[in-house]
Amino acid sequence: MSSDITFSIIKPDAMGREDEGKILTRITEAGFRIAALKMIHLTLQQAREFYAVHHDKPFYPGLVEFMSSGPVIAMVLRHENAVEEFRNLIGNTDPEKAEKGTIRADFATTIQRNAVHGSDSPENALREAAFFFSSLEIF
Ligand code: IDP
Ligand code: MG
Repeated sequence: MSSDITFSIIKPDAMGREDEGKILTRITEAGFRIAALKMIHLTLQQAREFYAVHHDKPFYPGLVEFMSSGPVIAMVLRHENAVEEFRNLIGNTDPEKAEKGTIRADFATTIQRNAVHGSDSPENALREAAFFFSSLEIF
Protein backbone atom coordinates (compact mmCIF):
# COMPACT_ATOMS: atom_id res chain seq x y z
CA MET A 1 0.00 0.00 0.00
CA SER A 2 2.69 2.53 1.01
CA SER A 3 4.55 2.15 -2.30
CA ASP A 4 1.32 3.02 -4.11
CA ILE A 5 1.12 6.58 -2.83
CA THR A 6 3.31 9.59 -3.19
CA PHE A 7 2.99 13.16 -1.99
CA SER A 8 3.39 16.22 -4.21
CA ILE A 9 3.27 20.00 -4.00
CA ILE A 10 2.75 22.43 -6.88
CA LYS A 11 5.17 25.11 -5.68
CA PRO A 12 4.62 28.91 -5.51
CA ASP A 13 6.54 29.62 -8.74
CA ALA A 14 4.23 27.43 -10.82
CA MET A 15 1.16 28.75 -8.99
CA GLY A 16 2.27 32.33 -9.68
CA ARG A 17 2.41 31.60 -13.41
CA GLU A 18 -0.99 29.86 -13.22
CA ASP A 19 0.56 26.63 -14.49
CA GLU A 20 -1.29 24.47 -11.94
CA GLY A 21 -3.97 23.34 -14.41
CA LYS A 22 -1.41 22.19 -16.99
CA ILE A 23 0.65 20.42 -14.32
CA LEU A 24 -2.41 18.64 -12.89
CA THR A 25 -3.30 17.49 -16.41
CA ARG A 26 0.24 16.08 -16.90
CA ILE A 27 -0.10 14.21 -13.60
CA THR A 28 -3.52 12.69 -14.26
CA GLU A 29 -2.70 11.89 -17.91
CA ALA A 30 0.34 9.98 -16.65
CA GLY A 31 -2.09 7.73 -14.79
CA PHE A 32 -1.88 9.14 -11.26
CA ARG A 33 -5.15 9.29 -9.32
CA ILE A 34 -5.68 12.25 -7.01
CA ALA A 35 -6.34 10.81 -3.54
CA ALA A 36 -6.24 14.16 -1.69
CA LEU A 37 -5.81 17.78 -2.76
CA LYS A 38 -5.84 21.19 -1.09
CA MET A 39 -4.60 24.70 -1.68
CA ILE A 40 -2.72 26.17 1.29
CA HIS A 41 -0.38 29.09 2.04
CA LEU A 42 2.30 27.71 4.35
CA THR A 43 3.68 29.83 7.16
CA LEU A 44 7.47 30.12 7.35
CA GLN A 45 7.36 27.83 10.39
CA GLN A 46 5.33 25.17 8.57
CA ALA A 47 7.74 25.28 5.59
CA ARG A 48 10.68 24.89 8.00
CA GLU A 49 9.01 21.87 9.57
CA PHE A 50 8.14 20.24 6.24
CA TYR A 51 11.74 20.60 4.98
CA ALA A 52 13.40 19.95 8.38
CA VAL A 53 15.48 17.14 6.83
CA HIS A 54 17.35 19.83 4.84
CA HIS A 55 17.95 22.22 7.76
CA ASP A 56 21.75 21.94 7.50
CA LYS A 57 21.87 22.64 3.75
CA PRO A 58 22.98 26.05 2.47
CA PHE A 59 19.80 26.35 0.39
CA TYR A 60 17.43 25.77 3.38
CA PRO A 61 16.73 29.44 4.33
CA GLY A 62 15.98 30.39 0.72
CA LEU A 63 13.92 27.25 0.19
CA VAL A 64 11.63 27.78 3.18
CA GLU A 65 11.19 31.47 2.34
CA PHE A 66 10.23 30.54 -1.25
CA MET A 67 7.86 27.75 -0.16
CA SER A 68 6.01 30.15 2.16
CA SER A 69 5.91 33.01 -0.38
CA GLY A 70 2.47 32.13 -1.79
CA PRO A 71 -0.21 29.47 -1.98
CA VAL A 72 0.64 25.93 -3.06
CA ILE A 73 -1.38 22.86 -4.01
CA ALA A 74 -0.65 19.83 -1.83
CA MET A 75 -1.68 16.39 -3.11
CA VAL A 76 -1.58 12.71 -2.36
CA LEU A 77 -1.31 10.67 -5.56
CA ARG A 78 -1.97 7.00 -6.23
CA HIS A 79 -0.14 4.90 -8.81
CA GLU A 80 1.66 1.58 -8.85
CA ASN A 81 5.21 2.24 -7.60
CA ALA A 82 4.07 5.84 -7.09
CA VAL A 83 7.21 7.38 -5.59
CA GLU A 84 9.57 6.24 -8.34
CA GLU A 85 7.06 6.77 -11.16
CA PHE A 86 6.36 10.32 -9.98
CA ARG A 87 10.07 11.17 -9.66
CA ASN A 88 10.45 9.99 -13.27
CA LEU A 89 7.53 12.21 -14.33
CA ILE A 90 8.93 15.35 -12.64
CA GLY A 91 12.61 14.87 -13.56
CA ASN A 92 15.84 16.06 -11.97
CA THR A 93 15.80 18.65 -9.15
CA ASP A 94 17.74 21.01 -11.45
CA PRO A 95 15.66 21.92 -14.54
CA GLU A 96 18.90 22.23 -16.55
CA LYS A 97 19.46 18.51 -15.94
CA ALA A 98 15.83 17.39 -16.09
CA GLU A 99 15.09 15.01 -18.94
CA LYS A 100 13.13 16.36 -21.91
CA GLY A 101 9.37 16.14 -21.45
CA THR A 102 9.49 16.03 -17.65
CA ILE A 103 7.41 18.49 -15.62
CA ARG A 104 10.48 20.25 -14.24
CA ALA A 105 12.08 20.52 -17.70
CA ASP A 106 8.93 22.24 -18.95
CA PHE A 107 7.79 24.30 -15.93
CA ALA A 108 10.76 24.90 -13.58
CA THR A 109 12.97 27.98 -13.85
CA THR A 110 15.81 27.34 -11.36
CA ILE A 111 16.97 24.55 -9.04
CA GLN A 112 15.07 26.29 -6.22
CA ARG A 113 11.98 27.37 -8.18
CA ASN A 114 11.44 23.94 -9.67
CA ALA A 115 7.63 23.87 -9.92
CA VAL A 116 6.86 20.63 -8.07
CA HIS A 117 7.80 18.52 -5.07
CA GLY A 118 7.74 14.73 -5.10
CA SER A 119 8.49 12.41 -2.16
CA ASP A 120 11.80 10.52 -2.29
CA SER A 121 10.69 7.29 -0.54
CA PRO A 122 7.47 5.48 0.41
CA GLU A 123 8.18 6.23 4.11
CA ASN A 124 8.55 9.95 3.43
CA ALA A 125 5.43 9.90 1.23
CA LEU A 126 3.39 8.71 4.22
CA ARG A 127 5.01 11.21 6.57
CA GLU A 128 4.50 14.11 4.14
CA ALA A 129 0.88 13.12 3.37
CA ALA A 130 0.16 13.05 7.12
CA PHE A 131 1.73 16.50 7.52
CA PHE A 132 -0.99 17.98 5.27
CA PHE A 133 -3.96 15.60 5.46
CA SER A 134 -5.86 13.58 8.02
CA SER A 135 -6.60 9.96 7.15
CA LEU A 136 -10.25 10.97 6.58
CA GLU A 137 -9.13 13.29 3.76
CA ILE A 138 -7.18 10.67 1.77
CA PHE A 139 -9.34 8.67 -0.64
P1 IDP B 1 13.99 17.15 -4.70
O1 IDP B 1 12.88 18.18 -4.56
O2 IDP B 1 14.28 16.86 -6.14
O3 IDP B 1 13.75 15.92 -3.88
P2 IDP B 1 15.90 17.95 -2.66
O4 IDP B 1 17.36 17.70 -2.73
O5 IDP B 1 15.07 17.13 -1.72
O6 IDP B 1 15.32 17.85 -4.16
O7 IDP B 1 15.73 19.49 -2.32
C1 IDP B 1 14.48 19.99 -1.89
C2 IDP B 1 14.22 21.28 -2.62
O8 IDP B 1 15.20 22.24 -2.24
C3 IDP B 1 14.33 21.23 -4.15
O9 IDP B 1 13.18 20.73 -4.79
C4 IDP B 1 14.61 22.68 -4.49
O10 IDP B 1 13.41 23.47 -4.45
C5 IDP B 1 15.52 23.09 -3.34
N1 IDP B 1 16.95 22.89 -3.67
C6 IDP B 1 17.63 21.73 -3.76
N2 IDP B 1 18.92 21.92 -4.08
C7 IDP B 1 19.06 23.27 -4.19
C8 IDP B 1 20.19 24.10 -4.50
O11 IDP B 1 21.32 23.65 -4.74
N3 IDP B 1 19.94 25.45 -4.52
C9 IDP B 1 18.72 25.99 -4.26
N4 IDP B 1 17.65 25.24 -3.95
C10 IDP B 1 17.80 23.89 -3.92
MG1 MG C 1 13.54 15.75 -1.85
